[in-house]
Amino acid sequence: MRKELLAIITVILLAGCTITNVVSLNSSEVRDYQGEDLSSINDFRENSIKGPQYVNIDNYTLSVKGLVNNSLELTYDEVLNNYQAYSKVITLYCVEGWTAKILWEGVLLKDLISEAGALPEANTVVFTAYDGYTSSIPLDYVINNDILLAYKMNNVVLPPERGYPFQVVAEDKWGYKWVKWVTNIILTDNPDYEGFWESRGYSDTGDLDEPFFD
Ligand SMILES: Nc1nc2c(c(=O)[nH]1)N[C@H]1C(S)=C(S)[C@@H](COP(=O)(O)O)O[C@H]1N2
Ligand SMILES: [Mo]
Repeated sequence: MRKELLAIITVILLAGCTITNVVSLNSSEVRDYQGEDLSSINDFRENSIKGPQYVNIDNYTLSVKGLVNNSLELTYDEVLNNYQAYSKVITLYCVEGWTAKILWEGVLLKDLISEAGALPEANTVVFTAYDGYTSSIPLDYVINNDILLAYKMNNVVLPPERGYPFQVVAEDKWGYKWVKWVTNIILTDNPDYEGFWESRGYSDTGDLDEPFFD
């Protein structure tokens, strides 16, 4: 009798496991999350400097280099499989006046950077992108605010127009700091580095609580 009961309980537990261990199929967009309404991934205005980029993931690598102990060259799968995933709802504010509140999922930039090992003099993180775009953010801001390098938005893989494979989620900074199609993460000791829009008059700090023109 006892053995039978044990067998039944085991079967129930196993069944429970198979049911809860959900394999997610190509998911559709999440629009409400923990009681919050999200924007749609289609609410963005596409006005990137050279239009949407279509990155061939087979030839793609993400570099972490510059003032580091050992440079990294990572494939898309290595980034997704070898680092802890995090998610957070964060709103992007473009200087043109539109916003998008999105559930972002990605890895922490500080995890990539700590694996590369930032040299003591490094204080600024420069991002370069497939379309030639560049921008920068301070290293201590990246570390202290758990800044994400996103590969999913609202539970779907970033579409090409939104920066596939990776976009910087520069929380509390203007949209022009949110580099899409990231190819290089470069540590420098130049806090005055000016990226594409910064060199055309936009504020280098890019903080949302400050005007975006210098
Ligand atoms: N590589 C790249 N990243 C970029 C841009 C760009 O032109 N090229 N534009 C920036 C700007 S101005 C904004 S507001 C955000 C969001 O732009 P999107 O609506 O075109 O996705 O991406 C930022 N990242
Ligand atoms: Mo923007």
